[in-house]
Amino acid sequence: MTNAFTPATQTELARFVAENAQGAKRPLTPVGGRTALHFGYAGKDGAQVVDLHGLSKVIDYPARDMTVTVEAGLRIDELQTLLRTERQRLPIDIAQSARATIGGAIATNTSGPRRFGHGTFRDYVIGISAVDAHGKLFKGGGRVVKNVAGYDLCKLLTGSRGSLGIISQVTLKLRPVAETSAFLWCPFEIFAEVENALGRLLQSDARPVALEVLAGSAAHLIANEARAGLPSASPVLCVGVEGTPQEVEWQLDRLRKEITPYGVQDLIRVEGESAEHLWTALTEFQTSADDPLTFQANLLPSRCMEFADAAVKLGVSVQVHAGNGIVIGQLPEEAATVEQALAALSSLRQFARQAKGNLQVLHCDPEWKSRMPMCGDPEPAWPLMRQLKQSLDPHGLLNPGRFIDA
Ligand SMILES: Cc1cc2nc3c(=O)[nH]c(=O)nc-3n(C[C@@H](O)[C@H](O)[C@H](O)COP(=O)(O)OP(=O)(O)OC[C@H]3O[C@@H](n4cnc5c(N)ncnc54)[C@H](O)[C@@H]3O)c2cc1C
Repeated sequence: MTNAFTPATQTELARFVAENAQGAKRPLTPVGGRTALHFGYAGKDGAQVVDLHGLSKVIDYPARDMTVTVEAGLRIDELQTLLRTERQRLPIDIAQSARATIGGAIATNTSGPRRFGHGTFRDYVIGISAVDAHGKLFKGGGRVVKNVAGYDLCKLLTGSRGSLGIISQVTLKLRPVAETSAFLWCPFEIFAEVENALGRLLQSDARPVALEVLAGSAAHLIANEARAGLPSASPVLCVGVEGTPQEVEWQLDRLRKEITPYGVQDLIRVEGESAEHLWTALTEFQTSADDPLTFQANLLPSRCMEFADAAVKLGVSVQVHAGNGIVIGQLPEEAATVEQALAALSSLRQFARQAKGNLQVLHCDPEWKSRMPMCGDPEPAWPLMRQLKQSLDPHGLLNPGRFIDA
């Protein structure tokens, strides 16, 4: 990658992209905090980096409307600090928040443990501005929650990994800060018991915001980070709740009664500072990149425990967002070559395929990427996505090669 261009305004950004489209036609790579540039395919060599960190202004914060409009290069920790002054938040867990930017987080559609209770970016981005490959600044949605005209460009650009437009400004819907939160940390002997307990919790009278299952060294790692002396013989079901102190108390009591009949070995409350550490550890696990390869399998929630059991038998560390059917897995250090990693993945990919799911590689040695199923098996929507890319970016200038093979 060559020297970065760092626009100070959206107009400057649009002008730069337009000049490139009419002239050199170099591939452009938009970057925010550079925390996820290795996520997906590597992209083309010699791309011009467009660094969004100069676009970091807060445009409008009408707190009483519970919305905020900011430029895309604003860091996540800065955004959350601002929102806390009004006791509000964006309730999406974003790893490496001291570096990641709101534009990059939306471009990768990242989410974490609270996804079960609060949803994903597609539920919160109500307005978006972006610059297309021709250098045209375009907008979708608006600054108010009720606006429904036209195509939903907010949802299209969310998760597009900078391949359809360079996101320059967004309007987000907000939620109030939870007064307090806590977890029940529940070790089990076998996955089948966890599955039965999860079946009960999906109909719980309580409203948990996180249903996480941890197994293999993920349970040790995350327990250590929480610094609460938690037992980590796997598998562990970890249930997170939020609300007023009374609501949290009531939910913990309710959950305890609901989980107890399913063979749980212990039910430990995690509160206060330890609960904060635990939220962070659950959010950051997917980015702890010492392992040779991190993958994400998307499955029917009802097949996740079976998948996790098979993965743990292969030595994989596993974090399951159990209510959403997402499994994050990290291969053991022994998978030191691309052949070993492919062998370890092959049965899990097959399992995911049979369970009508998919398995993508999030992170691995850059030299392995050309042989890895980075985006998983071909999906029925891919031809449509290629057509869309072709019509919005006919010369393939925006992040070529990063997403599928567009
Ligand atoms: C190992 C690992 C695993 C991850 N797993 C997941 C996961 O499972 N699911 C998930 O959704 N996220 C995942 N992420 C992403 C995530 O958590 C990021 O930290 C964050 O979302 C990206 O923000 P950033 O500002 O650092 O973006 P960057 O790393 O700078 O960029 C990320 C991507 O977005 C593009 N981009 C950046 N800014 C813009 C912009 N303004 N307009 C258009 N495109 C832009 C970049 O070109 C790049 O393709 C993972 C990250 C890592 C390191």
